[in-house]
Amino acid sequence: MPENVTEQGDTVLALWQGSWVAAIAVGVVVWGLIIWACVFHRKRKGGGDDELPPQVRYNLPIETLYTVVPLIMVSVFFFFTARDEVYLDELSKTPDAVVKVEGFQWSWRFTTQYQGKQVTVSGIPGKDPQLVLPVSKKVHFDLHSPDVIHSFWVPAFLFKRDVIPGVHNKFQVDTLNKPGTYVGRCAELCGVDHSRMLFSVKLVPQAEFEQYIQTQSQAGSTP
Ligand SMILES: [Cu+2]
Repeated sequence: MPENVTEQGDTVLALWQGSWVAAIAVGVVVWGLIIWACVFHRKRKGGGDDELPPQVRYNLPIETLYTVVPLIMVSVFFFFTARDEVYLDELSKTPDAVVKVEGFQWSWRFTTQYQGKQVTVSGIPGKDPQLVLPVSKKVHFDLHSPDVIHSFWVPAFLFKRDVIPGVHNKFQVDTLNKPGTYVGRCAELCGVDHSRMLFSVKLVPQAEFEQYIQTQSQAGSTP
């Protein structure tokens, strides 16, 4: 898995791993039953061609078991998925930073608002924009598209969300204390230069972030 840099990513990873553990446990039981049937109920020497093992059609207890056990398994998957989805979609009314993300053919524009100041970074294909964010903070993303459907994907968030014209998609993350630069991509085929819709997310310590906002917002006010 890519390195994960948000609290929400921890939840995604735990759900993914838990699903695999459950799936492997079910798989082991199923494979075990198949092997058991193959070994102990194979056609034996001396057995006639017409000889069948005992048949269990219309056996109510077994039919009930076949119905109830999968229902329980689906319910368990459903419970954990729904619980984590609710958490991943949670929006605080007081995020530390708000980023307006505009995905367009074929790059990204990020407008970051932090304590009354605003910084805009815009890219073109071949010149990737960099979104600078503070560590250990709650960041809100508003996703907008002026043209076609894109998808905002930072692999290190273990998360992506579609950017749809006319639809206001949003989400929030709590960044972990993991300074570094992480790649971002468009994850929805959106046209000829889709593969060049790259960007990066740079997580920096609080003091460095405040200095960045201070200098960049001043630079931005110069015509
Ligand atoms: Cu795109």
